[in-house]
Amino acid sequence: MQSYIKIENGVVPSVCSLDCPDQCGLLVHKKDGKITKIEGDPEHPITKGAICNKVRNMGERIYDDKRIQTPLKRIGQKGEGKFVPISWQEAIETIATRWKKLIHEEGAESILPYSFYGNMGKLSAEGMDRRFFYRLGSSQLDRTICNIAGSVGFSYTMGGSYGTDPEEMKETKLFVIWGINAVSTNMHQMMIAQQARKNGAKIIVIDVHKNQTGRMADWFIPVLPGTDGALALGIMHILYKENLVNRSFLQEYTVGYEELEKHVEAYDPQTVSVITGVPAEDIYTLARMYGTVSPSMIRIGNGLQHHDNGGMIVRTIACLPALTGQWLLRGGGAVKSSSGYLTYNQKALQRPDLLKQPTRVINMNLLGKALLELEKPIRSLFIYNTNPAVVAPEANKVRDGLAREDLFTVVHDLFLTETAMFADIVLPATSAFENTDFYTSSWHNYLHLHEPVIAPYGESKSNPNVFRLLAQALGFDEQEFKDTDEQLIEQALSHVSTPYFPVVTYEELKNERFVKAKDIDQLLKNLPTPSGKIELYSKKMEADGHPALPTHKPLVQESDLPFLFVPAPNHNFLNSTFSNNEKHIKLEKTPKLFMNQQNADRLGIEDGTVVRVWNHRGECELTVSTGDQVLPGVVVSQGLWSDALGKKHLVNALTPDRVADMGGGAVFFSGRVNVEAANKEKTVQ
Ligand SMILES: Nc1nc2c(c(=O)[nH]1)N[C@H]1C(S)=C(S)[C@@H](COP(=O)(O)OP(=O)(O)OC[C@H]3O[C@@H](n4cnc5c(=O)[nH]c(N)nc54)[C@H](O)[C@@H]3O)O[C@H]1N2
Ligand SMILES: Nc1nc2c(c(=O)[nH]1)N[C@H]1C(S)=C(S)[C@@H](COP(=O)(O)OP(=O)(O)OC[C@H]3O[C@@H](n4cnc5c(=O)[nH]c(N)nc54)[C@H](O)[C@@H]3O)O[C@H]1N2
Ligand code: SF4
Ligand SMILES: [Mo]
Repeated sequence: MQSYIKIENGVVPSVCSLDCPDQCGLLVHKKDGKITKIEGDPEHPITKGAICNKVRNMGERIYDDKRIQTPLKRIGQKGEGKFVPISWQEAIETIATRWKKLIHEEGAESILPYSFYGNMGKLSAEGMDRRFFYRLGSSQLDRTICNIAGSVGFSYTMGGSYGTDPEEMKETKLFVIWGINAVSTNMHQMMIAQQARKNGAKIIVIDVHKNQTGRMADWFIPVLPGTDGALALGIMHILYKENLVNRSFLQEYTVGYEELEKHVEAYDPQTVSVITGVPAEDIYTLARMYGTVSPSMIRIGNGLQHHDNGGMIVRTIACLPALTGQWLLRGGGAVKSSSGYLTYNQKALQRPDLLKQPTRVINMNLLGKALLELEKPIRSLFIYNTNPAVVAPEANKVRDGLAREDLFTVVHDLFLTETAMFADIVLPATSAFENTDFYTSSWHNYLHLHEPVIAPYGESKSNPNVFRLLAQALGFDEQEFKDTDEQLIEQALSHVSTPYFPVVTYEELKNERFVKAKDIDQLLKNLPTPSGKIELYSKKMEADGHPALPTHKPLVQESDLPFLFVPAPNHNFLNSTFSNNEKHIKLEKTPKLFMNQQNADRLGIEDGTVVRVWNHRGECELTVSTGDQVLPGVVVSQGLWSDALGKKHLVNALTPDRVADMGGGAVFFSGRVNVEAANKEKTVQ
């Protein structure tokens, strides 16, 4: 096997490392050792050569002048962006010296790692770093910012993150695309739905915003934010009443279907209509379609669980396919995430046993609070794979925390992000193209090996290599910190306990490129719920303090401000990644705020007006787009915009750092705001 790095001119395989369910197979074209073009790998069984525009232009990001080439030391004020280059030796020594002192004076818990999945590679996101921070005995981080509420909710019903295989979805006759902007965030799901449509399938989109995905639907159903659980219960009400449920399936594979039948009597279409904003006759039509068209598939998004009640919403929707027996049909069922099939040997890779005694655990959604309010303060942060100054809720609080003079912050990234501007030491990170790693998707069921396609940029280092250096500097001389990337992969692939994980070695992966999970069709035989069945009634939920049956719970009424604010992602950025790349910014034009025409008329705001959006947490500026894309009382923005365009587009200045009903999840979309033309004085604070 020759190293791809050594191939100066040619085409080499790769995998997209971004936090996106599609996890595309890529082909990277090289000339004189540099990437000249990135395209989709036509041999990839799911993504089949199609990739998004973001990654087609990724080469520009890899060789962007703004990329950090050496470690940096801050010389100006925090947030000011004045740094000077230093050597790796000085950087690592500075960190090690500071941490040794902190550990001696205040204990290792005064140090907090802060990371997410800017790089989805297992070694990059949850490998040597975890070993290091367990061994250090630092505070641990609960990584809750993305999908946890929905994952916990789905698991109460189905036992884990298991969904329908995308490769079966060509046979689906009814696609319900629910709370996911799939055209932008899961493009191959949409391509499969389109293929199925050619064979007669219908596409229904249920969303708070008629965005590019809603516009592609055969039927778009607008719903009020945070009310999807009620809508699902209304569907159940009709399915039971009109005998559209599959009783033999319910009997054999579920628990609680009789209790559920009684329970959903309360969710008659009239009542549900008032809660959801969906007309009663539409609820009937939807339920009858769902009850009669088979196979049907529900693609449950991440958007609808970024709410106070997000866990319960997903728990509730996850019950629907069982009511009609969809799980027995090819192309039938639902998918929120399928990460459960390819759960590798996490213990072997992450080594939680290196943690000598339990430490405090900090919910990443509460970063601002944690930095400003903890009695036993955090004195040092090590941030990698994430840009919390832009993506975390209550951004102003986060930034106040990051600005603390006594806080020693290290940021490892490819760019001088908004977060890195607050760092004392910045470390240059390799891009995923420069690393060895392995990947599993949260949507399709393939495992990929990635071998580096280009040499490290400048002096940049991969995440595992940085933690190897830090381990050495802190005197951790155990073998665990000397394992090579190849050894880490071998450990992660061996002695895996899930029935779906393919038996495969590192060497085999090198030749295979994509390896599929096995026996996915055995899901109903392996359900890891307490009863081994689909739990429509869940005793576990009761024990955890939730209603045992799916139940609508309204959003927290945090204030009387007139609008619910849904600051969603956009098409051309990936979270805040690409928000500093000119090409992507140009494609997005300006940060918009979608508002219903009725609201705009009443406020005297015209299409294209720059407005100030505010609440007690902060404010930002957006350009209004009026029309019927959102219901009255709801405003939607798109994109996590960079400070390079002025801090005024920081939507997370407005989002709450409350946590969702399950898993401590983020509630980005449950905040309330007021809106006013930017040139007027504020009327409400
Ligand atoms: N282009 C692009 N792709 C991405 C990302 C990106 O930023 N840009 N981010 C990646 C990441 S990390 C993730 S987690 C996924 C997220 O991708 P998705 O699963 O699509 O989730 P979101 O984009 O957060 O929101 C999806 C939709 O939920 C809608 N929504 C909000 N509240 C509600 C509600 O109460 N009910 C209903 N029915 N709909 C609601 C929003 O209007 C939006 O259309 O995408 C990944 N892919
Ligand atoms: N308002 C609002 N806020 C949101 C959301 C929303 O819908 N609305 N979505 C939320 C969701 S679902 C998510 S997942 C989060 C995501 O938020 P983040 O995880 O912060 O994602 P990004 O903004 O893409 O930032 C990833 C960073 O990792 C860096 N990076 C990439 N590869 C590597 C590597 O190998 N090593 C190191 N050290 N760094 C690397 C990138 O350069 C980038 O700066 O945002 C959340 N924030
Ligand atoms: S961001 Fe998503 S769609 Fe684009 S190349 Fe990567 S995995 Fe594919
Ligand atoms: Mo996410």
